[in-house]
Amino acid sequence: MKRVSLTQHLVEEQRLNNAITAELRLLIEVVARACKTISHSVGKGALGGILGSADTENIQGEVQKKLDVISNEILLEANEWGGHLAAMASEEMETIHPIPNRYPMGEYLLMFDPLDGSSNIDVNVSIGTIFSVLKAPEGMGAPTEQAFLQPGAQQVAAGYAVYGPQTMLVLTTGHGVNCFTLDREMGSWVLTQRDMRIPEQTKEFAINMSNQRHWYPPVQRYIDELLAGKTGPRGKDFNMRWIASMVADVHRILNRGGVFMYPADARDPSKPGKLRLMYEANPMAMIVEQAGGAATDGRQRILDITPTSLHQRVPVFLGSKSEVEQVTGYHVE
Ligand code: AHM
Ligand code: MG
Repeated sequence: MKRVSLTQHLVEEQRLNNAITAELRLLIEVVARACKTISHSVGKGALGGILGSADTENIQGEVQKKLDVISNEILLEANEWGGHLAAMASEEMETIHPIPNRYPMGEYLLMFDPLDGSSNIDVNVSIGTIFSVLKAPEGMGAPTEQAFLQPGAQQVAAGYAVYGPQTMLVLTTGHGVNCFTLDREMGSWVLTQRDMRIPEQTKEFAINMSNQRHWYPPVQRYIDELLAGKTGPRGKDFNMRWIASMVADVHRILNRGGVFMYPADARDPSKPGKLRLMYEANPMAMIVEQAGGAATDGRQRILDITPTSLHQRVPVFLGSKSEVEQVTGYHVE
């Protein structure tokens, strides 16, 4: 079988759909290269001195792991000099990172969660990098946080790398979803799954059940019905999986269906869930929709939300369409 590299795939996509510009292609290749470097560090583990915490906190008051900080730096450095970006923003930085004056400024904005699933780093469980690309508003001038606050529907590309038994890159530029596997010997990304589609029906759900006592009634009702199994209102048995790395949970769902939930709950009513809209929920929502699934905050399409701040949180329900519609319906009722 002829191997198609990421570069070849992007060049073909550029020709075929005329959807991606040469600049966007460069951007995606640079992000993919940075993910290769992160994958290499992840693979070294204790031998690379990358495990454990960095003794610092990020803007959300979470203790940063060494690998959170290293991955953030890898992505910043890789993307600064190419001339394709105006600014970057990250889970690990309080405010935006404009491209330094010594480099040319491009027309795209890049956001990322450099290392998602941090709690899994030290226990050798799959983790990942999530990214989202927007176009800078026309005539923006110096980049501001405001420039980033565009609804997810305006993303021009989104993707994630998952560092598991294999390192994979899942990517969309708005024309379906494709998956590349890192050939570790050659150091290249090879197209291994074309046009991924999420099965519409499923018997599998993902939620952190330890929060059950805090859930609001719509989630309580939905999960109760799933747990009731064959003799309950859903008439079938459901299975549960929770990896605590969103990338790994979403990757499973892209491959065999399912529904992923991180709802808001009564623990802290001022916090609408745990996951961040701009660099976790939006890119995953774009990927899931492009693969035929759905993604809502329980009421509306995630991609339609107009953001109000860079690090805002949002409840997330995504995956197989029928299940996302069901649980969203219970919120709307
Ligand atoms: P992180 O970006 O700090 O790693 O947090 C996000 C992660 C998601 O990958 C995952 O779905 C969720 O947090 C797990 O949370 P919990 O530990 O509450 O189950
Ligand atoms: Mg994260």
